[in-house]
Amino acid sequence: MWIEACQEVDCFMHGLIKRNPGEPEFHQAVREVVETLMPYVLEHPQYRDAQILERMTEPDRIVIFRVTWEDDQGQIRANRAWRVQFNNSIGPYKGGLRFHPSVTLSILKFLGFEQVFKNSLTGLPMGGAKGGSNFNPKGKSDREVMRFCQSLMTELFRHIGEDTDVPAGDIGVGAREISYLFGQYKRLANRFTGILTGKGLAFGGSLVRTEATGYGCVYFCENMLHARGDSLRGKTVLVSGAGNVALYAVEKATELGAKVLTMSDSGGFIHDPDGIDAEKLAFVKELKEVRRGRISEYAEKFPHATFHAGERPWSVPGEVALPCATQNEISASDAQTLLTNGILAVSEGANMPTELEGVHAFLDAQILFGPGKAANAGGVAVSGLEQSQNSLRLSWSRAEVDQRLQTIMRDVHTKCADHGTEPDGTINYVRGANLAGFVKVADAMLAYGAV
Ligand code: NDP
Ligand code: 2IT
Repeated sequence: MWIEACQEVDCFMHGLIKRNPGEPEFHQAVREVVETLMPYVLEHPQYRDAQILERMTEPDRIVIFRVTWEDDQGQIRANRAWRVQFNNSIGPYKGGLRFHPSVTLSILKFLGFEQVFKNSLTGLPMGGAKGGSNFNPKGKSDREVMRFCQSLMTELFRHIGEDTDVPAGDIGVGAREISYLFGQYKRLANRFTGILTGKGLAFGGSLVRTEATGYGCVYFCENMLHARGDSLRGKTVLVSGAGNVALYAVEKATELGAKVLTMSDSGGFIHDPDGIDAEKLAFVKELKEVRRGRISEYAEKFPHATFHAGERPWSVPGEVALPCATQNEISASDAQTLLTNGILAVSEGANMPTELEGVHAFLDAQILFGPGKAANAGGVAVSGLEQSQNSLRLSWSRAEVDQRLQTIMRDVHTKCADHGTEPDGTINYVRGANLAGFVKVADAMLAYGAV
């Protein structure tokens, strides 16, 4: 069965690459999933007969459009934007918007594909989607960002809705962008309704949504460690990124008694051997969320810390790694370095931060490896709770939302264990997450017949 599955994977990937040329990130995300699912699909012919894998790797639809806007000098600028509506079998499309110059259709398809499985794992009724633009918000004024967001929404508004598709934030899209987008939607549609999540608290946002991805990633890590009779207390932790996910991963890991040694941005990483405590984190929050500055300033402010330009933090010895910046930020050789330095657990706050070869190395070494679609599901889960609160037209307390987030992350861990426990008792969280996410969506698709 195993050899047959390998041949089937190669054959499947051959067709997928031929149908989707020049999309390496999409190929990578699909390969990881198909490698783990193929033996199961071969054992369950109902999925194969219904071409479920072929259908799940083809988005329902993709909208591509031009976004024209005017900069502060009065120059006309044009960017490209996309919304990839991947699969709405178990609920309205749901997933973030990314604004970054590196955004391509390949990246949005990989993100939309992963979102289908992630959203399924949360147990909430959400389909998968992703969108965004190659617009670069760095160095733009608030007014320029506002004009860009308004122009983008002027097209996007006809494709979204609370029962159709509910976007949110991702890289380069935070509270400021969501506010501009929501304001423009409200103006165009003359409706005040939950068509975006990550909204401000004054206009339908949920408490804990800002913190949810980072907190959830740490809760997932703690669940993995508990399953081995261990915990984060006293552990040294390497974090990459200094954005939304990283900031709140550092906050929660520190609260749970760990010592966070590193953070990074696209300029390099800082290493603080004394640990990034609450006070220092407050500095980074202000630096990143208010001043939109560079992480290198940390080393100027705290003299025990060092800044390493153009490098990633994975060469620093540590026991736990929380990659929270971007895709493929842990190369195969970074993974080897982490293993050589004795890493115990990796919990992915970012989406697909580890190259496939690195994933295989972590799995072979049987360290605790929580893939993004499980470990970072807390963000979209609290987005789902924001949708629930919008429908109910009320707001839950911080404690209530945090409690629900903890329960969801524990349930995601349990689902991974149920579907990913090996005969020797160790848990393969990659297989567990892919299988558990898959079965719910696939069964819904089977029930619908040929649609
Ligand atoms: P932010 O834009 O808030 O922060 C991104 C951080 O990563 C910044 O420090 C940024 O540095 C760094 N970064 C981004 N791209 C690169 C790059 N190409 N090379 C080096 N560093 C980079 O984004 P988020 O924190 O929201 O997202 C981080 C990751 O988490 C992404 O993979 C996203 O898909 C994932 N995610 C986010 C969720 C959310 O709720 N926001 C939910 C689930 C997953 P710089 O500022 O210098 O660019
Ligand atoms: O990758 C992700 O899960 C997100 N960017 C969050 C999506 C959401 O709808 O909250």
